Amino acid sequence: LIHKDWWRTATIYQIYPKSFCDSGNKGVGNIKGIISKLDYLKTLGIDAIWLTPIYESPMIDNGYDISDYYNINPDFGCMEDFDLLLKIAHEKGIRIILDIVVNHTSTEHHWFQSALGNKKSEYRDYYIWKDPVNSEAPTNWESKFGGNAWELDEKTGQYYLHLFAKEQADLNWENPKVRDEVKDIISFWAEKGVDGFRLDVINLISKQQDYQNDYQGDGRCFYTDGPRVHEFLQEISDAVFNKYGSVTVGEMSSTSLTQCQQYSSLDGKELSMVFNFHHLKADYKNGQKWTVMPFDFLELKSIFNHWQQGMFNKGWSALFWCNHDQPRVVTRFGNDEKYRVESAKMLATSIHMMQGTPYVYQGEEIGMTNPHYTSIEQYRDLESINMYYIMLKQGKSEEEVLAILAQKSRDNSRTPVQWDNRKNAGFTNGTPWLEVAGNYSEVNVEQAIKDVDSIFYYYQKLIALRKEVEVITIGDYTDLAQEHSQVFCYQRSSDTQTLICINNYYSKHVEFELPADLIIKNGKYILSNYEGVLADKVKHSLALRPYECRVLLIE
Ligand code: TEU
Repeated sequence: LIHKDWWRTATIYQIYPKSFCDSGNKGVGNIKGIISKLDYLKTLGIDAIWLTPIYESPMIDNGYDISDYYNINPDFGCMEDFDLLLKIAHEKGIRIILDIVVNHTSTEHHWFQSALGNKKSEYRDYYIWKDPVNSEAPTNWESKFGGNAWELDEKTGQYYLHLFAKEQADLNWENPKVRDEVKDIISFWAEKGVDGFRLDVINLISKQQDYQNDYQGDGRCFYTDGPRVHEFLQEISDAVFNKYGSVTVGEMSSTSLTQCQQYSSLDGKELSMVFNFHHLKADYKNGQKWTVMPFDFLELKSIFNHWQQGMFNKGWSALFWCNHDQPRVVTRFGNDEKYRVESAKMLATSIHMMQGTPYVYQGEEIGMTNPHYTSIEQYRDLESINMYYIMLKQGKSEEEVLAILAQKSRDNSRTPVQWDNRKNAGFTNGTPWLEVAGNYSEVNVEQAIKDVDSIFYYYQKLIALRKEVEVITIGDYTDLAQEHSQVFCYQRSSDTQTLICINNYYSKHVEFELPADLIIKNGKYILSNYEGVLADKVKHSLALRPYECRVLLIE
């Protein structure tokens, strides 16, 4: 069963077009720029590209605020450019996955423009409107970007819901016309030959209809994995995804294992696979993003254990460390100075040897780091700028707030891809929309391609290994050192193969013992981030160097 789907042995590369490559001098990446890098991506060995939104948008949230689902954002190019990208990618054997954002639209979308201020508009019921309660917002729900989640429509006196920015109005999925529109949008792109879809915050589309206040939290319990979400997804899958054979990946906010087993169930009724974010909260103090705390290593391993074991034979995970909303992993869980190369390779190994489909976010494959900005002027992300003012208001010092942003801001991963050591890292001939990270003269693609020991070639090996070693796809998962404070060591097993993935997560040397009952007689090392390991005799006792990782295969 597991082998008939191409995506179960595939690796997917995420492109954030605005920051990928500018073929001209606008300072913003474009589709032509992507086309110019397809050979590079082919060399890396990826199977598909996920493009974050490229549709028309006022770009309040960099394209996650769509004003026209049927046209390309002129900043990125035109429909001919997109068709050409699709054609050339397909010729090279690379599939294209588009981002579908249908929890909300931009308030500049013509549906919203017609609905705003007009209770009689045929589109009024495409959105969620409520009367004020005690002359205030209908509920105390919070926007994910800070502040109340309701905005007043002055003319009608009603409020509309926006779980994100006030320029991103939530669609009313209870309305069957909305669901039909969604099917039409997806069909339009599938008809063009698009291979799959990433569904933005798709587990938030079904809201509990009584719109209560949340006295315990921010309101998320009333719309996360909501009452009709599975029904809606099955309806869309049935009508479009299954018809076109599209691969689908759902972005699931604050979800649970049981929900994800159903979203990605092996009968294919809903989605192919799911992103969840629990492992990326291992460095949140009390579950709060806008805090700074060293990551909780035992917690991180226990979350992976929960999900890897829980999804086995039930669903399918999208594996990832990085995306356009998360800080760079090498800065976050590794070491972005002395051990940048070692730790980037180790982190990649520890996630790529798990069960699921790995996603590589642009620049991750060369070990790009957070830019370590020091001034608010350097940031562009609306969430970061909102939070800057909110945290200052809460009484934090500017220094403290900037230190938090430097760790947590979404702009950390949105800096332009570092292609070479020329001005602007070869990203654009103009002025980049967001400042390039200062280390681009050492950390860049050109350098990585020249160096046989680079992070790039290591990712290339990981991607190839997934296709060669079956147990990576089908094996079960056991943590062999759950309580160890420094080593992450897990086993993947099938009837014919056992793979052991050993990772030192710290810069200290460590002695580590493999379980005494593990039969290592036929074992051989197939990958490591240190030289010479592949020729080592396999023993139970290991002396691991800073951030050392080893993959042991026993057949
Ligand atoms: O993100 C959804 C989401 O909940 C987050 O990862 C979000 O960025 C975070 O909670 C903020 O702290 C998706 C997109 O990936 C993101 O870029 C969009 O801004 C968001 O949806 C709205 O469309």
